[in-house]
Amino acid sequence: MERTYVMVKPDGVQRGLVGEVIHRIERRGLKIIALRMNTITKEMAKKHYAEHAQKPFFNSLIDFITSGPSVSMVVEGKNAVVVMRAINGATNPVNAATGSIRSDFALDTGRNVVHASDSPESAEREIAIHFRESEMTGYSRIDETWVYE
Ligand code: IDP
Ligand code: MG
Repeated sequence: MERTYVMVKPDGVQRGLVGEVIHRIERRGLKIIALRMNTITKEMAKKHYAEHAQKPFFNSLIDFITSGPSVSMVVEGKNAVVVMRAINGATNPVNAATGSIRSDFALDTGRNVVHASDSPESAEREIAIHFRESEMTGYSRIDETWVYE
C-alpha cells in the first residue's frame, strides 16, 4: 500500500484542528501508521522544504513551521498521496476545492493548516526525515474488507 507524509502545521495545532484533520483521514478509510507531536528543528524544516530554498518565502516558511508544535503522521492506503492532497486542497486556500481542509479552515497560503507529500518519491524522502522505520506500525483496520473491493 502507498504511504504519504502528513503534517498538521503549527497553525492547525494552535487552532485546535488536530482532531478535525485526523477525523477526515480516518473516515476516508486511510490508515494512520505513525503519529507524533513535536516542534520540528530548523535543520529538519530546511531538509523538508529543500525544494523551496531559493524562494522568497523560504525563511518565513522555516520560521513558521518551527514556531511551535506540529503533528506528523505517516498515512497509508490506496493512492494515499493523491487522495491526501485532495483532502488538503490546493496550496492557496482561495483555490482549494470546497470541502477540503484548506477551503474549510484557511484563507492565506502561509497559514494553510496542513501538509501532504506531492508524490510517492517525496513521501519516501519526507517520511525518512520525520520518522524512523521502527516507528511505523503494522496493523489491519477491521473495516478494510469494506473499504477495499
Ligand atoms: P504544498 O504545501 O501544497 O505542497 P508548496 O508549493 O510545496 O505547497 O509550498 C510549501 C508551503 O510553502 C505551502 O504549503 C505554504 O505554506 C508555503 N508557501 C508556498 N507558496 C507560498 C507563497 O507564495 N507565499 C507564502 N507561503 C507559501
Ligand atoms: Mg509541497
